Amino acid sequence: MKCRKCDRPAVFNMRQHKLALCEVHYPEWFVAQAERAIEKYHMFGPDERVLVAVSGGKDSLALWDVLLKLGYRADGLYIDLGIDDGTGYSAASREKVEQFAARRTKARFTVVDVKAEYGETLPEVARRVRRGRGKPCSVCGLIKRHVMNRVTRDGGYDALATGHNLDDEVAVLFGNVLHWQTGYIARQAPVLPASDEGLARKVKPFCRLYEREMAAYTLITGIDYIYDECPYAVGATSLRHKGVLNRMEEESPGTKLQFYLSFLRARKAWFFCEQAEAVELHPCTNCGQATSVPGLCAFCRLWERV
Ligand code: Q46
Ligand code: ZN
Ligand code: ZN
Repeated sequence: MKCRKCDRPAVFNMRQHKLALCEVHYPEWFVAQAERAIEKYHMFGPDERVLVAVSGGKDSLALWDVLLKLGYRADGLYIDLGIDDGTGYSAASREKVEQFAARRTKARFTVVDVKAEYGETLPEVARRVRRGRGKPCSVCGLIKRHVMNRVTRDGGYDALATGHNLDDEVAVLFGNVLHWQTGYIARQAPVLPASDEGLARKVKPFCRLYEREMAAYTLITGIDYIYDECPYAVGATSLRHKGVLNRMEEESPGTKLQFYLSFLRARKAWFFCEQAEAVELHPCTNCGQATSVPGLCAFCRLWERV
């Protein structure tokens, strides 16, 4: 197969777009797609400062790479959760972030070491508070959201960018639709604006790019990332949903993209606006971050007894 734009052989074929591109034109297309999403959804402007949440995985490192290539002022944030469990997962993923930054002059990043700052690693705090039946993911999400928001605000950043791709977004949407969790559905968007209560603007420049497109970009451009999933990801509901959606995509290429884009159109038509406005926020009495219940936020309650 030949590249759509030149005579070179195509290295990557996207059935859903009926588009095959070579090793030069594919990365160009990919970067342009991200740029288009940033502009279309008004994620941030050229003079704004962006904090990129980097985990050492392919999506977040690709995002950081693309933002730097496009000339945005993008710094990284790595949260060291202290996940070891014999796999050395946190140490290995942190190393990938350090290697990535060492090769790029403009890639500056902050590390927040959860144990050093709060006294316990993620697995330790999850065991102590016994949330989520032996799975630390709900505590992990809580910690990450809090730290990301804090560093975005304290560092004076205009937006927080995450590497969520189309497959991630569609799996979450699918799960929420299965249970008609309209409140969650209402808050799923390419951009969540900053709130008066101190929640930072959150953006997802890769929300319309397939996971396999991310993988192809990192492979072709030589970005080295951690291949292993977090050891706690095994058996996650979102992975099961991804399996179902992959089978649908296989039979009918473009299913995921259509599902997501149709959702965004419905959202724009204010299908879910009542739910979006329903949540009232108060500042936490300890850290000042926005929380839906008066008093201490869920994050500060985690550490009360440490
Ligand atoms: S890092 Fe954290 Fe994920 Fe690991 S503990 Fe669960 S939520 S699986 S994105
Ligand atoms: Zn080409
Ligand atoms: Zn708090």
